[in-house]
Amino acid sequence: MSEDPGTIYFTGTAGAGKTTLVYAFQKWLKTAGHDAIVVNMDPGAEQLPADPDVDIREWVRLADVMDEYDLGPNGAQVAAADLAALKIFEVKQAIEEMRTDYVLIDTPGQIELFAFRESSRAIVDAIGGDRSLITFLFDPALARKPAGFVTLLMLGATVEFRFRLPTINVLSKADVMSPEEQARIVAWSDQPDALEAAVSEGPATPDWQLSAEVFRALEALAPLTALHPISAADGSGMESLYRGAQRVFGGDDDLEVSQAPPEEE
Ligand SMILES: Nc1nc2c(ncn2[C@@H]2O[C@H](COP(=O)(O)OP(=O)(O)OP(=O)(O)O)[C@@H](O)[C@H]2O)c(=O)[nH]1
Ligand SMILES: [Mg+2]
Repeated sequence: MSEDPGTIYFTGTAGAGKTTLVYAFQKWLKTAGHDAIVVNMDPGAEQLPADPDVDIREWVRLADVMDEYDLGPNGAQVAAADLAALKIFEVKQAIEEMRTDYVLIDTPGQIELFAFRESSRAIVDAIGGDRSLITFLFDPALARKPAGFVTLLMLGATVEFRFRLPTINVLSKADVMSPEEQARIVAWSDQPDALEAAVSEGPATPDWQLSAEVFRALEALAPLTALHPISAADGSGMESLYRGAQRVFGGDDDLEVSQAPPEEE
């Protein structure tokens, strides 16, 4: 390892599949011959698919914050996010000691804790490194309807603008969709006309009008980028995420196709 590791933050709405994807991608990277560590930055994580390599819960645990400050679960989430930021130099040191190629960071379930709190900016700034990117997960539960898709575009753009880091949008849990449905949703991501047509098909409710206006504003602000369908369950799309990350990190695309683990159907 000769340069800074590539750092990838996994973000998305609650239950979008962040944690599952982080561990599946770590496994995929290892099979392809790369070193990758998982950093759990969710103080409220209960059951994880495997032990993280660096774990914020070593310093801050949601249950302890609830007890100590006599807070309910939501107030404690906010307090725990701020307390986690105060421990970021310990986290950073633990990451550096591991000397790895890729650092995969799992963020708290509630997107607003990552997207809107100053503490998460402090975390991203402290972990730093030129080779950082954000992965924003589109959960099919929301993404398969045009209005839900536009909502996710807006949230993803908010995260991107706030952190000013390159962002790769992925369509998670791709295995729950038919190839046709995947293709329809991917077309919304890179063909503005297709999304506009889908949005306009709906009844002219306030919800629909808002989606149309938001979509126009987003289109004017930033070019739409293609979604990468990915499944932690069957491993499909991992190589596409890897290649997207390599393009952002600007490194050599050091994974020969022959080395890549096969994508399962
Ligand atoms: N079919 C399918 N289900 C998935 C996939 N990834 C995650 N899930 C399921 O989606 C649910 C949420 O997954 P998590 O990985 O916990 O999602 P998360 O975004 O980390 O959730 P929070 O941290 O609680 O917000 C679980 O029931 C997972 O089993 C996938 O690729 N395919
Ligand atoms: Mg999670």
